[in-house]
Amino acid sequence: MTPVIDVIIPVFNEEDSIGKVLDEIPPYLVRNIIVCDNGSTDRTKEVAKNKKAITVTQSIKGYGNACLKGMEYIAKLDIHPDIVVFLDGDYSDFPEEMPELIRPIVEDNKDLVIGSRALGQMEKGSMMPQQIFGNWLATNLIRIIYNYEFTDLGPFRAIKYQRLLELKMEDKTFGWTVEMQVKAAKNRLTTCEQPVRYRKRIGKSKVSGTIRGSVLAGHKILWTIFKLI
Ligand SMILES: Nc1nc2c(ncn2[C@@H]2O[C@H](COP(=O)(O)OP(=O)(O)O)[C@@H](O)[C@H]2O)c(=O)[nH]1
Ligand SMILES: [Mg+2]
Repeated sequence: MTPVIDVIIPVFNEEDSIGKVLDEIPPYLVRNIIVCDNGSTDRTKEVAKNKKAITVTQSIKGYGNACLKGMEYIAKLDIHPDIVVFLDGDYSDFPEEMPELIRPIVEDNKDLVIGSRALGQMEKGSMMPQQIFGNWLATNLIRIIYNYEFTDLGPFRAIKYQRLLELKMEDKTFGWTVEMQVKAAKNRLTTCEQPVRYRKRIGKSKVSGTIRGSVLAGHKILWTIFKLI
C-alpha cells in the first residue's frame, strides 16, 4: 500500500524560494502540500497558490505556530495522512530527497526519520558555525539525558501522523524541532536518521543568520531539552 503523505512548510517572506521548493517536491509522492504563512509581506502566498499548494495563515508569529496551524488543517481532513513531512521554504533542503527520507518509515516501520545534514553534505556557508555547534551540543545532551542518538535538529523530517499526534507538540517558535526529538525519545518512538544534503538558502535568514535569532533559538533549544526532563 502506498502511504498518504502530507507536507508542511512554514514560511515567512520566501517569495524567491518557495516556488522552487514546491517545484522539486516529487508530485507522485505527496497528497497535500500545506504552506503555513505568518503573514508574509511579500508575494510568498501568491507564489505558493500559483504552484497549487494549499496555503494557511497563522496570524501569531513563530515557526512552531506555523507548523501547528498546518497540523490543524490536516486534523480537519476526512482522511488523515499516514506520514507528515516537514520541510523549510528557503530552498536549503533538497525536496527531491523525500523518497529516501520516508523510506525507513515505509520499509522498516520507523516512527520518525530526521534528515541529518551532519551525516550528509553541507554546502560551504549553508550553516552558520553557531548553528553547527548548537546542534552538536543539543544532540549530545539528548544522548546523555534521554539515551537517544541524533546528529542534527534538521528541519527536513518525516513522521507517522499518529505518532506526531501522540507527541502533543506545543512549541510556538524555534524549539519546534528539538521538542519533537525529545518527545520522541520520551515516548520511545523508533527513530533513525537519513543523510540529507543542505545548500545556502535563497533570500535572507530569519534565524541563524542574525545574532538575535541565534541567541533566541539557542536559548530556546537548550531550555526545551531541560524543561521536558
Ligand atoms: N511561518 C513562519 N516561518 C518562519 C518564521 N521564521 C522562519 N520561518 C521559516 O522557517 C524556515 C527557516 O527559517 P530560516 O530563516 O531559513 O532560518 P535558518 O535556517 O535557521 O537560518 C524558512 O522556511 C522560513 O521562511 C516565522 O516566524 N514564521
Ligand atoms: Mg534556513
